[in-house]
Amino acid sequence: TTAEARPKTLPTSALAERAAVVLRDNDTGSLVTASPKLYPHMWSWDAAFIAIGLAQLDIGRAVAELDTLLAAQWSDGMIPHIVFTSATGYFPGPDRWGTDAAPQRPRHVRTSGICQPPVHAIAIRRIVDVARRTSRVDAALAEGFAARVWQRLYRWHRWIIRYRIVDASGLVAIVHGWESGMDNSPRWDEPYSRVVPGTNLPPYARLDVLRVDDPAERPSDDDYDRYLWLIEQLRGVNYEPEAVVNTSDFLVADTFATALFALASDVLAELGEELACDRDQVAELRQWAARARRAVALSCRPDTGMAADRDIRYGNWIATPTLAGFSPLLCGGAGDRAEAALLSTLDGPDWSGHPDLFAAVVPSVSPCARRFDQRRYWRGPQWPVLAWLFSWAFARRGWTAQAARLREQGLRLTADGSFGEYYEPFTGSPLGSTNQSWTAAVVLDWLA
Ligand code: 2M8
Repeated sequence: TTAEARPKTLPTSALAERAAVVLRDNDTGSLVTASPKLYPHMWSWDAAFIAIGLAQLDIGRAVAELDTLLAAQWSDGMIPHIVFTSATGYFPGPDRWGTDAAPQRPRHVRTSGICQPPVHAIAIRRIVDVARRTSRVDAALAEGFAARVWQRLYRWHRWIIRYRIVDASGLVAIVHGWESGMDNSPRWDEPYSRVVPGTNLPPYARLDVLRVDDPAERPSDDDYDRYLWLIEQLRGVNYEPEAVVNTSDFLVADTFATALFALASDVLAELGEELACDRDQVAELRQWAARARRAVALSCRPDTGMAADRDIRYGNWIATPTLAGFSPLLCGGAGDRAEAALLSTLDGPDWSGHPDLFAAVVPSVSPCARRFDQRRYWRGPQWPVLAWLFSWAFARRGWTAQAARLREQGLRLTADGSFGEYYEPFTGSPLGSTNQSWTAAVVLDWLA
């Protein structure tokens, strides 16, 4: 890349100001949409990161964001992946999901019928930590909130344990690529190749491709047929959690979701201890965390040391080189030597240390991998929100230098102030949506 082609760099104060404006502009009053045009609703894991950003502006507003999400929790404990606003510009919307007939659904709001990675306890941890540094009033507000919702979070984690640990791997199972948050990652190519949409798939028109500069930044139409077919299957069993696992053509053990579950369960247990919550439940969370950590460590491939997913329906490991391979670094448990080796892989030339990267931020797929696609969504671009997640986890694990470097490089990537949803790794140009809320949120946290 020539110097002219490089994105511009805003001064830090202007960047923070713009990030705050993005969150304000995307705020409907009760929730901050994931992005203004492409995603005019609330997404589960976006909301967690958004709340972390809001905490830098107003603890009360951060708490309110998570309250909105948690109010949509299903009666069995699941936190749904989308809480719909009245906006109509997104497909599939609530009618296509058809969750209205599911007995566990919330009554006051419409939601999707699947979930996303359990990062919410991490958000509460961060909000409490930030609030304790700002003022006594804020600290009391955040701690009061954490104590009030702790039980809801415990029930969410229990839902995962009850319904989503379904095979001997001990990893958290997902029934749709959307549940991973990494929709079209090459991680799911094989399992999706076995999902064959029925001829009775109701017709539909995509809206997402109309909201980006180039449809090649989004999943393909074939992908979407499969995504929509899985919704038909879920609807067919009325979102009953056991039936969902028994019938979905897509059933995959997700090592990244498992690592986040392990990390978040530990964080929730820790918060439970601080807030004097139920001791037995705290002990259960610790056990769940330990089991999940072990499962992630056991998923590591002997040749590369990278964690792998498992296709449960077909009984094979999926060792595609994506950033999910670094899952053990989030939750620990793989052992010191294995971790040191993984860390050097992460910093090495196949990943963050690739000489042509604009910023040394881990790409979603290794630029050296056959299936790497530098512009297409979860198939190669860099995602600032994931850089934040790794930097937070690294700081927590005491890896201060690595955490600081990720922060610095994450800010390099986002310094143009466009708050892209994801970035082209070689040029650093924003892709997908701009003014994406979770990108603005993590920038705010980094700049604090
Ligand atoms: C993307 O996913 C949605 C479906 O859930 C979509 O493409 O329509 C993913 O990047 C997901 O991780 C994210 O939560 C969501 C909203 O930002 O967008």
